[in-house]
Amino acid sequence: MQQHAGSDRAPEAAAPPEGVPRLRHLVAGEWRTGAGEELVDIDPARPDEPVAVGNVALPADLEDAVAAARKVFPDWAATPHHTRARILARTADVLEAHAAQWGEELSREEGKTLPEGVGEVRRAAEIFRYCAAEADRPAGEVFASPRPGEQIQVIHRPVGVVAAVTPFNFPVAIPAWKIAPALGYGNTVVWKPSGLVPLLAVRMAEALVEAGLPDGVLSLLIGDGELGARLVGHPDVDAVTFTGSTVVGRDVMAVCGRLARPVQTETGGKNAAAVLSDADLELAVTEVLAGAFRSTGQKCTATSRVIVNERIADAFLDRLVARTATLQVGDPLDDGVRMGPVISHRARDTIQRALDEGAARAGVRILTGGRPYDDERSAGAFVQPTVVELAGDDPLWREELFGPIVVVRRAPDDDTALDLVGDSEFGLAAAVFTDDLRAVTAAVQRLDVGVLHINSETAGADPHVPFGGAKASGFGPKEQGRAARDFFTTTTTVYLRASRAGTR
Ligand code: UN1
Repeated sequence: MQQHAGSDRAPEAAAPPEGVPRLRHLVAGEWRTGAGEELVDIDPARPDEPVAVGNVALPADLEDAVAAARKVFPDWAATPHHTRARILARTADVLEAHAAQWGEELSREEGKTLPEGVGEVRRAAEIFRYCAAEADRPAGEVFASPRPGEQIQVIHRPVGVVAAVTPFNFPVAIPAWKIAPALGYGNTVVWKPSGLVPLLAVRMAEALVEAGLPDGVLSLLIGDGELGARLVGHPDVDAVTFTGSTVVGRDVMAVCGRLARPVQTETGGKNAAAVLSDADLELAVTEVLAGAFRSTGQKCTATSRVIVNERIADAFLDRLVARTATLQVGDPLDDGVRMGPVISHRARDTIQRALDEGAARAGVRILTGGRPYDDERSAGAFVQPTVVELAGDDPLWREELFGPIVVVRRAPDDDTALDLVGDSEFGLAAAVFTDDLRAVTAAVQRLDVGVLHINSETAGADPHVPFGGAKASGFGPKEQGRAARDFFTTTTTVYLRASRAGTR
């Protein structure tokens, strides 16, 4: 094993407690324990029970990872596409085979419910499968030439070494939709996941290794934001794909801008659902609940604003509040629990503070939730599912809280409701509940969002269609579907003619 700087600081990493997995980094084809600071992967529902332990990677590991990615890139890019696709398809099989165990680990380290955790591992498998099948799609386009005997081809080539920086809230699905297309199109990848969900990152890297991914094609480094920043600005990286907060996303864009480096960011959201006068109320309530509280509201696509037509507002709010108040909140592994904790105690406290400050302002009325738990859940990072009615504009209307909080405003008519959907610096997703074709057409034409749902919740992203936001929600080519090719490949326009006119 190659020695790396600082390894003298922690020559023998302490053995983890019985049954607790040890975190590892994958660097240039070898598993390293890491010699940086100790990292304890916390279960936000049971903070005393570590999910995994390890040590973060050092800058020297990053150097080795990027060097390996650079070195193996030409071979990987030249590997027949069916070989690459087979590895992606096998990765899907490995993920699928481990869905129960890894899904449970995901729920423990991230806090989403067990069905959501298992479902996410399966979703990651579907994404790998989709990307494997993409290999047989056309690899470019052919155009006629205005000159005799010539043809013009536009061919797609991999970009090179891709840096992938991923967030905590989808520990495998988001990495899957970055890493699978990046690898499928022939790039090599250095991946820095959120240090809050390191175990599922290790699992995904294990799946790729088991599937036969050659050494160095993917490296995994677990670390903090500083390591991520080093990776993003590393001189030997060719492109950066990032999902995370708007603030960090802007830094990533700034660094890549200075370096003239292709960048794709997927950042915040403050997604609205408009419930129009003719809406099916039961459906709207069910979908808003799902959008607001699944994954404890920790999705950039979560429904965090609702605008309801005044005419139906009381009926809608009565049902929404009643169902929110009876939502079962608890340990995400327990049967029947519909919502787990947020990711950390720090996140819990930040959200609670924003609610407390909001509740003190005029025009802010908490309809249900809003207070810290005073039972056994107070030990975990739990936040009550909360519905807040706002009389008008307010920081709670504008700021992304990334938790189980939904704010509601009444609109005098459907048209104003649609206007309020657009009243945000963000533009990721929106939902409109109506069967009125005129309102649907207006929504499609007017709303500047990357994803629009008619009669379904704001969250969700299928692997075969583009995903990403408008305005402050994202920058650069969209993710997923065919859109992924725009980011993970570059094109060469080939003017092709023989030196002599063909004689045959
Ligand atoms: C989904 O809505 O299922 O961070 C996916 C997020 C998004 C992914 C949402 N990038 O929440």
